Amino acid sequence: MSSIQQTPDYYLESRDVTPSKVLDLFGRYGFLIVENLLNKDFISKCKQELLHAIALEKDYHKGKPYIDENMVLLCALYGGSFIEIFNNERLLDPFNAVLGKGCIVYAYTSSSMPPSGKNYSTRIHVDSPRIIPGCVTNVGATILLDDFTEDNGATWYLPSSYERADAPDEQEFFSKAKRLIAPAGSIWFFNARTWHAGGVNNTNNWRHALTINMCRPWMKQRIDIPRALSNMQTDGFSQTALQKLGFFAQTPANYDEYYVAPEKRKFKQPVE
Ligand SMILES: O=C(O)CCC(=O)C(=O)O
Repeated sequence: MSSIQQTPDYYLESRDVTPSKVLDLFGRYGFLIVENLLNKDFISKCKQELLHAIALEKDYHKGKPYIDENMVLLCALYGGSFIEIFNNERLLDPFNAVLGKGCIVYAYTSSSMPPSGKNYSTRIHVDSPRIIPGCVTNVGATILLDDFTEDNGATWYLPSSYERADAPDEQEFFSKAKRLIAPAGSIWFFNARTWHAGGVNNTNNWRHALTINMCRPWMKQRIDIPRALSNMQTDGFSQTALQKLGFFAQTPANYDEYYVAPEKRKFKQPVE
């Protein structure tokens, strides 16, 4: 028997991603891994900004312990590369293929494993609990800002587990789960009802990731992002960034907002 290991077909290079390939892999496994989608300059800027955002979130909690320490709750609040990332069409393609072009951000967090440490994501969990058989409501993306290895806490995930209502026990999960082993800049796109867990970091370096969860445009966001960003200067955001952050899928707050010209409406993206 040959000892050469075949790379599984759910690992793709960015140039090989097409909508039909994404739908095929989502249908067969509920996920795909696109390698080397982000470039080194973007990754290094993003990691610097992420460390700053982590420090600001700690300040928000005024030194008290909090459950999701080292996981920024809403990356978009910190601008910079967290907004620029929406100008990367290759990152948006898999979301659009599964959910339609009108999909919007449901949650936009990060997940950093500190040196010799872990975070709240190491429990076995799903990111979106609702099950509608045959309908994917949310697509997650774990965006690797460092190489993920078994030692530094690569995510564990159970393929095709997205219609399982109850969490598998630890014995079953850790004996059957796969690890998200891939280089920095790669992205794991997954049905956000897939059971998964962050791994423990046993190295002396940080292991950083961003996590974007997209939903259908008629669903509510976890945090109302347009309202959360209302004090931010958004003039420089691209139309795509605004659309993905939910600025074109808002509910009018009153009659005045309802009775305006079509281009000024709060919900002005095409209905899918
Ligand atoms: O950081 C990880 O490996 C997992 C992150 C995760 O599970 C989450 O953000 O829901």
